[in-house]
Amino acid sequence: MVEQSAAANVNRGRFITFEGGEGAGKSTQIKLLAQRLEAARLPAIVTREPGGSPGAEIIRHVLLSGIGRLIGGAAAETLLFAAARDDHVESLIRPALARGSWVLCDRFSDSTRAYQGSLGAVDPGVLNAIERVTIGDLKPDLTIILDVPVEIGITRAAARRGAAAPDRFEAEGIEFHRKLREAYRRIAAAEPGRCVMIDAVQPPRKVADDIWAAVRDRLPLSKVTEAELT
Ligand code: Z5A
Repeated sequence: MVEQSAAANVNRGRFITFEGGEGAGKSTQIKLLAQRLEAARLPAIVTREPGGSPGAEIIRHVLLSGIGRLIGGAAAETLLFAAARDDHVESLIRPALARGSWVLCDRFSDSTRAYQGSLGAVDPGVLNAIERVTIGDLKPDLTIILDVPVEIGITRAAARRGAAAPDRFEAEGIEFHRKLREAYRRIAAAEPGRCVMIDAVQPPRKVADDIWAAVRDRLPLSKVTEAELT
């Protein structure tokens, strides 16, 4: 049994999560990283939270509508995010990693830590217990935290949204977003082995170069792949 799981680990794909405040550029950068991995002939899937699987996408609609907050505040939202994550992890992320695919996920458990934990004041002990159930030992191999001043992030997000109404989280005020940025900085400082903070004010191509450098530094590609890239 031990031999089998060691062999499975060797062939396992890599799990990279993207985090940051509103308008930081996660969706933009996740696509650029997927293209680079594809060019390096490393299969990657792009997914997101909340959502990423059919069941979790249904819960996403509930969460972004603001109903979760109305029925029970941050605690109820935490449970809804957890239910969505449980479905996403079991039906999409674990199977993809097991077959050797890289998984690039737009937001994951650090979002719960930042939004529901730091901002919603949900008890860290509760969040730990929920993480044990939903993700168990599934820690990201690398977490890219995109950092931008809140004014820039909000302006970018508003420009992209156009005339559409803001969702439950976009509707929060500037102080909320300032605290969120601080929460992500604390997460990056607490886990420097897993997290890399990237200056996301730079032009998209420069941000992508910094992310690619971090991926190659933290998750060495195979010797064959490196030889092809250099
Ligand atoms: N949430 C939670 O509370 N708890 C949880 O556990 C989880 C989530 C998992 C999901 O929102 C919400 O759920 C989220 C947290 C909460 N709330 N918020 N806000 P979502 O999935 O709908 O959206 P998001 O994750 O927040 O993404 P975003 O902020 O909307 O955008 P982004 O992906 O970071 O950025 P983007 O779409 O790539 O770029 C935004 C615009 O800026 C776009 O027009 C780009 O062309 C432009 N852009 C991007 N990069 C640049 C650079 N470098 N320079 C200039 N312009 C740029």
